[in-house]
Amino acid sequence: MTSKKRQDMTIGEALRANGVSRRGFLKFCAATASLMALPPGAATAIAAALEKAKRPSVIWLSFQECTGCTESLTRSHSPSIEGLIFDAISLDYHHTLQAAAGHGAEAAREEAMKEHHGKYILVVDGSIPMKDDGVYSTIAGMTNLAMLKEAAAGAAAIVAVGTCAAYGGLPAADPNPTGAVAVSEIIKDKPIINVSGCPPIPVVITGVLAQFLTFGLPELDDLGRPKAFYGQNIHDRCYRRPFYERGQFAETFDDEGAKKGWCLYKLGCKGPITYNACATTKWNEGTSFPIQSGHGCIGCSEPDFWDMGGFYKALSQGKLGSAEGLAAAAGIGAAIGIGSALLGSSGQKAAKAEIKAKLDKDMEATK
Ligand code: FSX
Repeated sequence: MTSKKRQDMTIGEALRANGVSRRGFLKFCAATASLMALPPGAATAIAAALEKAKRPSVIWLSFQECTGCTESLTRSHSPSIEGLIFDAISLDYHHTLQAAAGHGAEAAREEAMKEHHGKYILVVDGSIPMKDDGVYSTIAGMTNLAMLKEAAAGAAAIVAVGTCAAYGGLPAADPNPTGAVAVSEIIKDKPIINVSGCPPIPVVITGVLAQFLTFGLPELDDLGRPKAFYGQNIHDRCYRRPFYERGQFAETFDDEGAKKGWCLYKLGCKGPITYNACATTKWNEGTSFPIQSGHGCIGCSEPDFWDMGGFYKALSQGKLGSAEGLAAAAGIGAAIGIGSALLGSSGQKAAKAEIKAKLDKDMEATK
């Protein structure tokens, strides 16, 4: 064990000081590489980079949210990859997880901002209320807006965790009474990585942090999310997909189709326009995910998912931006792989519209 002070340790040293074995560390690196769909050899590169990297200071601010994002992160068993990544960073401020309270907590935030100016990672969950001078949410007498601006000024990068921080989320749902906005609508001069989901998948949160520590800023999609984790839609990776192709749909939650595990599209599944890793990583340590449990995807990693026309309405009956206007783009071949195929050229916003148009056409054909 090293005699270095904890804040001076590299990530490798901190992990060993916390009793994490070399084997456990490599397992974490392999899981992260696989999550990012990297070839197996990449695990070694991740391990080598993380081993030498300094533990970054992380300041985590929670604004208008339900604490689901933190709940998600802490719903893990030890030793977990979630636990490993938190040994790998110095979490200097987090309302929910820190032991300090009141003035002590604020002093820790101010000290971390001063000591690590220009180098710390700012994690934000929750949206920021802009209406009525932001009075709807304050911490230590500061509005969320003021605290975000103050903390963002010295950050190396910002990670917007959860759909609220990434796109406004639930607080911004119609009629958006607090004037809630996303982090990216306020901060324009720092790199922002959106880790959407309501809440996001725990291993995606930690995977994004590991990716940042290893490779620096990741490649982002047109909604600011790391492509390594949000590059594919749920529909393209869904194990019920063959039923969709055969036109076999559950019509109610207790009919024969539902019992046979048929496609949940007609029961409102938003998998075709939702980009996330649920169908591959699943939840609760790979146990299951909503579709496997018999409920359609609600599209929680997408902007405005609360206002898409209803969780139980088929996409063809709901609202989806300018999809109707692009209906003429339908008939572009089989739906298989359409989401991923479109990403390279037109981006996810356009891809969604085209996917919806194709789905509408498919549904017409099943009537
Ligand atoms: Fe939002 Fe997260 Fe949903 Fe809740 O912090 S993304 S309401 S799970 O808690 O912000």
